[in-house]
Amino acid sequence: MALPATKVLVAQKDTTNADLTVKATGYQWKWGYDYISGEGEGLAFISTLDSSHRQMSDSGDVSNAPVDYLLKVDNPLVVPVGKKVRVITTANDVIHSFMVPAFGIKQDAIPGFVRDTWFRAEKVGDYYGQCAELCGKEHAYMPIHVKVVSAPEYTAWVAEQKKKAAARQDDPNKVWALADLLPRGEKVYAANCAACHQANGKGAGPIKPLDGSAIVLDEDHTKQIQILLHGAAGGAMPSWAQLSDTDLAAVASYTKNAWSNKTGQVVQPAEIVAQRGK
Ligand code: HEC
Ligand SMILES: [Cu+2]
Repeated sequence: MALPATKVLVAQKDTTNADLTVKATGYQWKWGYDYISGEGEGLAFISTLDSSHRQMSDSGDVSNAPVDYLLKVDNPLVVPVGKKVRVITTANDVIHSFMVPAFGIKQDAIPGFVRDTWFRAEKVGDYYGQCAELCGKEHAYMPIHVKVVSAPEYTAWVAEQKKKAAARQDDPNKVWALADLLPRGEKVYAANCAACHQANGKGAGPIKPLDGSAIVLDEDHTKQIQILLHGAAGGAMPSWAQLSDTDLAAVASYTKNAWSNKTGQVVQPAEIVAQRGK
């Protein structure tokens, strides 16, 4: 006798082929999110309960509590709709658990171990969860807010976060010591300049050498900076205006001190900023 065919929806735990992988780290008492791979790779931030909710809780007066009471955070976990998101869970101190009921996921977050789970949100919107493992006195104050957005919104969010991260890292007013700027300049050079000017700075044919170049050696930095910002020879030397102020300062400083160019001069990001408008 044939058994009746039944369609059973079993949540398969297959975390392979994810579009996006995020590591969620439990801390007493907040979550840290690291975008490990996929669009947004490299982003990292901490997600903490909104401070006004905390104050409300401390005051004992919750008569005006909003609908997302104790669920609102400063920085939600933002993900794109319709994409497979793998969440790797771990913890920094004690065992926590990453639970978002709407996605049907609950995964322990254990110090020194990694576990994983996955979800694919089918609709944009705000989804909430909480730490589901009693982890200390503030266990109730480490909510999870997953903000699911459209693909274009996600792309825009990633770009904005990257900009913010770069701005945090690179204060254009920072005054650098030459030794700290050179390794960065060497990387910028290898990635953007060596293809034409060569690793040894000697160039080739119409590509002028930077080793020994009067413009590169000049005590007055403005000519070199202007060439970097605007290019030269009708674009044969491209404009590098899209690089950050600090990257440009780093590569300019590097070329001033690489090979036989031992000038000891440093180009500061503020000099790039000053030249951008000119
Ligand atoms: C696509 C090839 C190409 C790349 C990539 C390139 N350059 Fe150039 N660069 C040139 C050419 C060609 C010239 C010569 C322009 C001219 O004839 O005035 C030049 C000239 C220069 C000069 C002026 C040298 C002088 O003595 O006149 C500087 C400085 C310079 N480049 C720096 C850089 C830096 C720094 C980078 C990387 C951020 C870079 N270039 C990337 C092609 C390139
Ligand atoms: Cu916890």
